[in-house]
Amino acid sequence: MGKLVHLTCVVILLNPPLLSQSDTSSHFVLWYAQPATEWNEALPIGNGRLAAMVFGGIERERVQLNEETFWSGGPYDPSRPGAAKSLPEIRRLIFSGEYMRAHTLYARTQMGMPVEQMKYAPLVNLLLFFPSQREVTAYRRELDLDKAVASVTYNVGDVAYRREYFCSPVDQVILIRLTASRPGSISFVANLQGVRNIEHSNYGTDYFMMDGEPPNTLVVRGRSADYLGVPSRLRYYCRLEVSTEGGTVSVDAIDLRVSGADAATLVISAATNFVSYRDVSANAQRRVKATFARIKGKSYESIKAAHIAEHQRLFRRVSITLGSSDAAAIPTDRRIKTFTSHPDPDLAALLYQFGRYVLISSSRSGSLTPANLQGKWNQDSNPMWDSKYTTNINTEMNYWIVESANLAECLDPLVKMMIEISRGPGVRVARTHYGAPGWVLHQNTDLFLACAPMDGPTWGTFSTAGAWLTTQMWDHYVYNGDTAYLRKIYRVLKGSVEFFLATLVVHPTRKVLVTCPSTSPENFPKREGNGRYYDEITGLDLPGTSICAGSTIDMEILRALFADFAESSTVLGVDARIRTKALAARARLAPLQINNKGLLDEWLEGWESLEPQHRHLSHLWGLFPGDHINPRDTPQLADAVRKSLNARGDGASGWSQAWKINLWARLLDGERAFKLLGNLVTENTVPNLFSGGGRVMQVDGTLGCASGIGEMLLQSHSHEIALLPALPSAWKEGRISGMRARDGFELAFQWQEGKLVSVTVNSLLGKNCRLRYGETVSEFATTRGKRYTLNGELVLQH
Ligand code: FUC
Repeated sequence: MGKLVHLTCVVILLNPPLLSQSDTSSHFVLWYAQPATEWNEALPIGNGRLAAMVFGGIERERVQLNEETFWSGGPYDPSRPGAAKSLPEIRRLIFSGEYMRAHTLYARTQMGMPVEQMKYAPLVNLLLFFPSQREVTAYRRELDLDKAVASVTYNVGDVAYRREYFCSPVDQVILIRLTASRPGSISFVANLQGVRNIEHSNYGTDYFMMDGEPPNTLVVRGRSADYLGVPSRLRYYCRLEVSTEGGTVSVDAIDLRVSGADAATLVISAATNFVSYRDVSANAQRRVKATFARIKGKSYESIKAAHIAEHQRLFRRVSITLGSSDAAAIPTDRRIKTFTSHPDPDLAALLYQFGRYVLISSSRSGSLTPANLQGKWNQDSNPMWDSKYTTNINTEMNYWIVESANLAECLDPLVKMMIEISRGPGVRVARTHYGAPGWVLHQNTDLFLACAPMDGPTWGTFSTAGAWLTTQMWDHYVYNGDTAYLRKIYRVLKGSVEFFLATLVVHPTRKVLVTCPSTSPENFPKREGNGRYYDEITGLDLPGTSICAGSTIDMEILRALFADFAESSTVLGVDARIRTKALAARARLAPLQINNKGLLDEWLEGWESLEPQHRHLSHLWGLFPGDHINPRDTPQLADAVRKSLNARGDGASGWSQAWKINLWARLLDGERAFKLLGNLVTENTVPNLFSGGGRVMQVDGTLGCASGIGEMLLQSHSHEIALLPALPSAWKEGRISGMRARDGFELAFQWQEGKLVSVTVNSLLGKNCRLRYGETVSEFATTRGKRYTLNGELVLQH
């Protein structure tokens, strides 16, 4: 068995919660007056490993299941031997302006093999067929975010039916409990069905086998699909056991029949043989049987109580109220539609808590993988963008709330991934493709940690994805001050710095340091030579090539990476020589430029964009998630960002609008941030509150939206904590407690009539605290573990 790196991020909880828990409870419910008719209406439950979507059907219930390590293919290495040889010529072509030729050479020599990555796949569907029900009344389907329990209730005649669904992180099972107000009323047939992958086979049984095991069990055994020449190596096993109170249970082939029961409990678990990105030697069936053995003798109520307690340990750290309105009584799907026409501040609070719920449910300490493009919820064998990790914005955005929303340990799976990449696959690609030390990750990765440039040079040339994620690894230290953690991730930082110190090149005319090849993710510059052409890698007609040197985002990320590394090596007292080099290189990076329209240049050469309203906002990185642009310290740059944002417009995809909320909040423009929130909710939010719209749900927009709401209420950067920095007039009164700020602070504050009333600060690390509310600033030394209360004018109270 391969070695697994398991990390637990330390969270320091010194004081009890700052406000009462009443804010966390009943109004954090998503509810609907009808069953889901499609996947975007179904309700997500998950424990970071297993995930399910609950449809709540009356006569036909569907619960669609995923297991985080079930992907197509198996371990593989897409790095391309000999790739580094062509690098000098690609650079020469770029610097001499022959971009299309550089693109073609890159395409032919640098792209990973295979050029695409593996796909996150659905596991099974549980179907429950109930006898036909006439005259169903009082139907309600809900997801209680505070308990992490979904439920369905309805009446037939005078019988009240209730179903509950949850996915326990404690016992690693999904539980479904069916009850009725009259004894003997529960009858149904259950099927546990494999998922037919029509792109790979005309029939299902090449990929899975379903079986009934009397007296009360259904199982599915399956395997992953071969994909792009990568052989199927994953195996899974999924098991359903049913127990009843009263009535009978029988199994006939693949049908499990329950008749005349008073209540029924369905227990499902699943596993694969995945151990690590290069090891698939576990036994899936043995894993699942061990899970069932561990819960033997436990009651439904005790499993549920342990589940709720564990969920609330994380969920209840933050409470938020933004004011209520009568809209809270309206079903969630209808509230989305009326968000901009009817005051509903509480929906923003619900979206914030939904984001936290989604992260808790898809990325837990102990999960083997981070939240992917769809979190862990995916029903398609061939999902959009493979439901993998797109690392030119999407994976990063998934984790923007992790620290401020007080969920630090949910970062663990991403930390684990980064450590593994920086020790293995990323090192191989650095060596093979660049002849460089350290490690590198391009614009995508997957379960097997592919790090080579993927998909085509238009996208794959993004070489700072790993550096971006590394800045998020550092941020965890800034929030929590845990040096043991810093030691564990130090090599991630150092390896990334070593890679860029070795690969940055001097721009021949500007004499600054640049990345080359480079790109500004997915955007095409308007420049000579760009025009439609047939791209031999993708087989698509594309508008040109995006290849360049020293894109603005690369420079911004590296400015942050080098600074973070310098600080980390100082804290640990190591590598003074590399620190000096990193800081020297930082000072020589291509500077940010403002063009004659007052916009921030996206490219060094000052090109405009072929698509002025492009969804990516890469060059604005320095404002957010970065922090070296801000209205107070760099007003001219902040103004250029503002103009650039205006030029980009308020539309685009869900995650793009979510990014814009964060950016407008950092520009201290609460009204505009609120407008973007309205656009995101009404244009790109589906009934179950996931953001997506367009072609598919992606959790990035959901989590980025929660981050944006957080940034409107509290910001911490440049060693300063800003309270209500971008409060829109729509949120007149509110309170929040449990939000975290950099340098180890936990805050609670309230406001009335749009004005701060009081704030309480818990000091977790004993650092200097500098609070800002508008132009009022208060600065004071703190003692670790002590709590400080201030009034609305930021005067310390005793
Ligand atoms: C990036 C975006 C797309 C999509 C994909 C998963 O490539 O440009 O819009 O979100 O990631």
